[in-house]
Amino acid sequence: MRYSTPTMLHAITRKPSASMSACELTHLERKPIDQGRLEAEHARYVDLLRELGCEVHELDAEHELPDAVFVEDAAIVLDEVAVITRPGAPSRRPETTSISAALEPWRDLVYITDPGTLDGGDVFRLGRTLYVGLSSRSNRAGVEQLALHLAPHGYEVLGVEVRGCLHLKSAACPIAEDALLVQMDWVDPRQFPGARIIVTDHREPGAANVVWLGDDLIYPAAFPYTREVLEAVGSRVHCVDYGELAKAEGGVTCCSLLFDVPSL
Ligand code: CIR
Repeated sequence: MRYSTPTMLHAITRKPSASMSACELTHLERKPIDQGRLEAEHARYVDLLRELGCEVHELDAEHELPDAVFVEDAAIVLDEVAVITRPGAPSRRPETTSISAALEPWRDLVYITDPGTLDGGDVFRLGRTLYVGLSSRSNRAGVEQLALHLAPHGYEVLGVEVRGCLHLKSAACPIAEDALLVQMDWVDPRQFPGARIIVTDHREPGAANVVWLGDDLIYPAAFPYTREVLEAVGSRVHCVDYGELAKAEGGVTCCSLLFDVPSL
């Protein structure tokens, strides 16, 4: 069920940790992170969410948790329920405590438990189907638990093969109810039957991660060729500098948890 009354989009974000240079890295070499630039990038991202109409709930930094700015991985929020994940990287599991507390006023909570692992970055929804990347972070037990939690709400949950990237949403992201931006080297789009597939420019391998907010997209300034592709299919693209967050292997979706709340 989608809300039938007017809704307002809410976003949970968290200020970056001072320890982010000790973040998890899987496919990238470690590079020094400029804390001042990182905080400015993140502040601009949060401002843009507000400008695009989101009610933002910004959590305090968790300085002892280097990756805690990437709130997307700790939960999957649907209209009916929020699923608190069990992140694949053990260092990230404590992040879910404060995310549970932040979501509790808004949703009933259910939990992924051992032996399941699931990162929110591996999950997107198209209609009543949730696709979950079977990555180094999310396993089949996590997919099965998610399916059991969501079946009563009428969702189907499907595991998807990905390769060469951290999360499913590094490889493919929704840009409309029926359309995906896809990096073809990292995921086979035949796994998304019925979706319109928009392909990233081959010169920009990391260009598939994009925040979809109704008619607007939040997108890294670092991918001008794919930006043109998005504009050519009619998307309204708002670019952000994301260089420091990208050094921690984060994409634009990672820094927010988005959900609708009835506004009446
Ligand atoms: C990690 O490896 O877990 C973090 N350094 C980056 C997480 C990025 N999250 C995301 O793509 N959803």
